[in-house]
Amino acid sequence: MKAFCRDTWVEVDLDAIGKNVQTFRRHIPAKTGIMAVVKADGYGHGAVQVGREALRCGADSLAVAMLDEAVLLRKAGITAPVLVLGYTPVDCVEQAVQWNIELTAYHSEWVEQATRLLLDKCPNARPIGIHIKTDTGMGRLGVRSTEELLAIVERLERSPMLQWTGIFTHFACADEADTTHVVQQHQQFQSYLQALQDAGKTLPKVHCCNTAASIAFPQWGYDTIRLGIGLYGLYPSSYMRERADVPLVPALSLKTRIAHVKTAKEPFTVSYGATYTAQPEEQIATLPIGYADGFSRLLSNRGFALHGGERAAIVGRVCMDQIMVRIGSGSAQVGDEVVLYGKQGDEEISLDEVAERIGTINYEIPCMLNYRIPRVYLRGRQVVEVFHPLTMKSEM
Ligand code: UAH
Repeated sequence: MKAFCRDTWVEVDLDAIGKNVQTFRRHIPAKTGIMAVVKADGYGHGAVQVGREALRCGADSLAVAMLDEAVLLRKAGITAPVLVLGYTPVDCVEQAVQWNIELTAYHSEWVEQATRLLLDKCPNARPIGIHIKTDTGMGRLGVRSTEELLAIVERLERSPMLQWTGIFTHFACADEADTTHVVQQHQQFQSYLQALQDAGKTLPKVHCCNTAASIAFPQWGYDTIRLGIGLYGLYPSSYMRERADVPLVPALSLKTRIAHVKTAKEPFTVSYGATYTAQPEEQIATLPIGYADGFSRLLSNRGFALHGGERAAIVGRVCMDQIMVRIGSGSAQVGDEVVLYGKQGDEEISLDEVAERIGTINYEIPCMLNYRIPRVYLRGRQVVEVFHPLTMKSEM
C-alpha cells in the first residue's frame, strides 16, 4: 500500500542538511558545539529526520521550543541531549525527568516549585539539567538583573533535583547590518557572565548565537551555537544572504501533480470571487493543494509555480484544497509534476521569494506546511524515507 494517496508532497534533501551543518562546523571555532534547533517540527521539515541527520553530520545536541516536542524526539529513539528553549509549566517537570530532557528556567520561584514537586513525586530520580535564560534585550523570557541571576543560581545550587548546566541569551537583531543592538546585548551577556565569576561560580555551558550571530560573530560561539534557520539552508534576512560568507543549501521543495487541465475556448472565470478571467487559448491547470495545507491564500493572483522548467502564474483565489495556474506553453497534461517551492530546470521559486510576495519572513513559509502534506526524505537523490503526518505512517 502507498504511504500516501495524494499528489502533493514535500521533499527534504538530507544531504543539504548535512552540508549546512558542516559549513557551520568550518565557520565557528573548533571548541564550539552545534545545537540543532528542530522546534516547530524542524521548521516544517520534520524534527526527527532533521535532528537525526544533524547529529550524524556534526551537531551534538538538539533544541526545541516546548517539552512535548522534546518527548517526541526521545520517543523516536534520539538519545542526544535535548534542551527545551521555552517555558515549561511546573506541573510538567516530571516528564522532563522521565525522558532526561534539559529545561530552561528564569525565575527562582519556578526552581523552588519544580524542586518541591520532584521531591514529592520522584525523590530518587536523577536530577535534570537546567539552562538559565538571561534577557539582554529581546524582552521575551529571561532574568533581567544580576540580583535575579544570582538568586536563581543559588536556588539551583540548593536543589537536589535540578542541576545548573547552562546559561544563555537570545539576540533580537543579529541579522541586521547595524550591529548596535546585538553588540549591546552581547555586552550585557558578558557582564552577567562576569558577575557569576566574580561571585565564585563556575560557568556551565554558555551559548548565545542563533544562525545570524553564528554567521556574523562566530567568535561569540562559546560552548555551542543554536543553529536554526541556517540548518535548513535559509538565511535569517536578505542582509545575511547578501553577505555571502556562509554558502547554504536549501533543503525543502514542495511539489504536486496536475489534477485537471482545460484550454479556454471562450472566456471563463476562475475560482471563488471570479477574480480572474481566462482568455481563449489560455491553458488552466488545477493543482491539488490549498490554504488548508499551509499554502497561503495571500498567493492568490500573486504567486507562481514551475511547469516544464517555466513559471506558471497562480490565477484566481487559492482555495482550501486547490489552486489554478496558467500554463504559458499550453503543453500541460494531467499528472505532470509541478514545483511550488524549489527548483525545476533552471528556474527556482525560493522560500525567500514566496515570503516576500506575501509580506512575511522565510521562516514562516515551511512552518505553515502542515500535517496534510507527506514528507519524502532523500539522500544521494534516492528516497530513504516517506512519512505522512496525517496517517502517521512511515516507509523506509
Ligand atoms: C531561543 C532560540 C530561538 O527561539 C531560536 C533559535 C534559532 O534561531 P535561528 O532560526 O534564527 O537560527 C535559537 N534560540
